[in-house]
Amino acid sequence: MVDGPEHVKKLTLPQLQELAAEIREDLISVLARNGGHLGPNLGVVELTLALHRVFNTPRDKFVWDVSHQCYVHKLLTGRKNRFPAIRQTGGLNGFALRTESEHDCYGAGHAGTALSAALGMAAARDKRGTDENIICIFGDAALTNGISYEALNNISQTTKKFIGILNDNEWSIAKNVGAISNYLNKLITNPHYNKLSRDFQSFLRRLPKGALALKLAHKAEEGFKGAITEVGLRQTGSLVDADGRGGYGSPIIFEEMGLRYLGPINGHDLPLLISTLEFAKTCDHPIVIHILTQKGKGFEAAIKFPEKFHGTGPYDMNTGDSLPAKAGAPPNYQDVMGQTLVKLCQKDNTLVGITAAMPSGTGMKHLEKAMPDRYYDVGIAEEHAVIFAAGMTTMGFHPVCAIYSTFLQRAYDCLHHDICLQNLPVIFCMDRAGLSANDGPTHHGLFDIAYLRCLPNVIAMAPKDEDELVDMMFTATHQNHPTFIRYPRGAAEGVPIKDQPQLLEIGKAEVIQNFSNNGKRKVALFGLGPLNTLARKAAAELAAEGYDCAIINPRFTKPLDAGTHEFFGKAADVVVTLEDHALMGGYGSAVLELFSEKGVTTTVVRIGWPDQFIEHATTQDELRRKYGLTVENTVAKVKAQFGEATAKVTRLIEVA
Ligand SMILES: Cc1ncc(C[n+]2csc(CCOP(=O)(O)OP(=O)(O)O)c2C)c(N)n1
Repeated sequence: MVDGPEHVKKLTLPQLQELAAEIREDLISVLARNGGHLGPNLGVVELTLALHRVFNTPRDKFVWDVSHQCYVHKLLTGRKNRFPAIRQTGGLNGFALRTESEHDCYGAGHAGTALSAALGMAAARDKRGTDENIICIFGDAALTNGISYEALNNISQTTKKFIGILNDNEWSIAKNVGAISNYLNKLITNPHYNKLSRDFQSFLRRLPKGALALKLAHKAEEGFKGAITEVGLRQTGSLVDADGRGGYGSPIIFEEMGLRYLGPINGHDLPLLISTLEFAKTCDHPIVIHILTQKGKGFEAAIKFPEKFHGTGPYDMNTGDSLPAKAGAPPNYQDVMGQTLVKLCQKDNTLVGITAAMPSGTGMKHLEKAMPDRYYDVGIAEEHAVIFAAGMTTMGFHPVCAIYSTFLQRAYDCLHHDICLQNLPVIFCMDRAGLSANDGPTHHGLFDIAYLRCLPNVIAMAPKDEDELVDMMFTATHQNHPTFIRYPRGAAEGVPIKDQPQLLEIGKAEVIQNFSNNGKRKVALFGLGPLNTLARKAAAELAAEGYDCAIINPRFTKPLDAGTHEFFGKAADVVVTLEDHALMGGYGSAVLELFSEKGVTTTVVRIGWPDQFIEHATTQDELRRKYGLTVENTVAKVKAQFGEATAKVTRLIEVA
């Protein structure tokens, strides 16, 4: 067993290869139970071993883009014992986390941040005059992201010592898209370039240890570099390729940006990786090493289905099959969204669908399959997706952008400047609004109500179930304003979906149950989105204990239904708001603001997420229990308002 990175340095090559096989077994067996990013991690086993062989963390820094591929790094940095509980309550986080280990120098979960963060570290190192190695590991899909280019543009003028590793497996979550992906492919398959690269690699491979040899290698690399600048990547001889795209007559894009470029090299060839990294370590110029890896290497099902095994739920270790869904289980929200969009597109030819590299996660794959000419995957490029949608809207189209709540944060300025300021009627379907329990704080979507409700022109809604999601999508297609629909990850409520969706009145809440005016103490429960279920259950318990409860489905967080809120606010003895969102700035805050304006003085009990980043856990329910988003706590808090707290109740309030 390898306890720490120092052990990796003591192993012989065959032992390292044995360790690679053991790591793959660990990954496959643990993730079969816990789910997680299997394919990406199986692809970087040799790379991670080579990195720990050549460099010394925590002094040297590994910055992983997204960091979903850092499980192997976790296994090699003293966390093997905790690995079986990765992504589970109290267990390791599925991403790099500074608070988890000194070997995790930078936390992430969103794509495209690694090059900038690593360059910042390199600049800081240069400023303080130390000599740590900063190594940034980024995937080919990171090159669909704008921030990556902002960093690349800035590297050569900032530092002389920077190692980038481009881990190219041709896949994002789905197949990678765009011109850069074509470019990398041309680079990989160019015969002239490859011959030169191979010659240099075999030279590196044969290089004996020692400073003199490395000096020699640098000389050889200069010659290699001179030769590649003369090799255009054009293979067809014409200015434009057969597919109509540019012929990429220029040589290597990284070289053009002032970085040395080495590769492409086989990212599973451990000795070659080690000698290349040894070489890179002594470079006095920023360098990018382009390695080719296979996503899912070592597990047949993951190789065959790279998209499914990018981030998978539990599966059968022998077959790779997902655990069977329970008969009659409700559909996932993402599929309801995707299937509804197909139906809406069939009736309205101005509608199009846009995803930022998440066709399966958002359900956009349904549109891709049914109407590929109405579907756009723009890569991991949320800002571009939003502005691209804005542009289409100005030409009479009605784009539906499906982006997770957490990733839409990336495009906040675009929402403000391009969408809301121009009042463009783009429809945003925000999946994973609420918790993404296994993933944790980088992926929880707990802030969108707050970040949207301050922007003028916004219509923001939250369905209580899948039928209402369909109504809201249908309603959104009739609006002349930016429209946002937030809904949670995973299974919907299991209600039937009407054949013909209903046009909802904008800014009108749904009163599910009015007061019965039976003379008992009145509680008005406003349950937003999925927490409407919780409101109904709490109301049932309260009614059993002698309260007169009204239940309201607010539907809109903007515009808020001022009339309904004011009416029930004034009629009730206690108002309860329930939301799957941060309390700070959320729906309950909006209600308090409204009450203050209208002079409603009734006490408001707000149930939602506290002002802290919520950790990961095995299930959403565990976190809801811990933070008091439960029927029990709702009932307890209401009773406390009437001086009816019991000992048990008081404890629950403290937890919340
Ligand atoms: C801003 C943002 N958008 C979307 C995602 C979802 N996402 C996670 S990993 C990934 C693909 C990463 O592909 P690549 O960088 O090539 O690494 P690979 O998994 O292929 O090794 C995407 C789109 C994200 N993490 N961050």
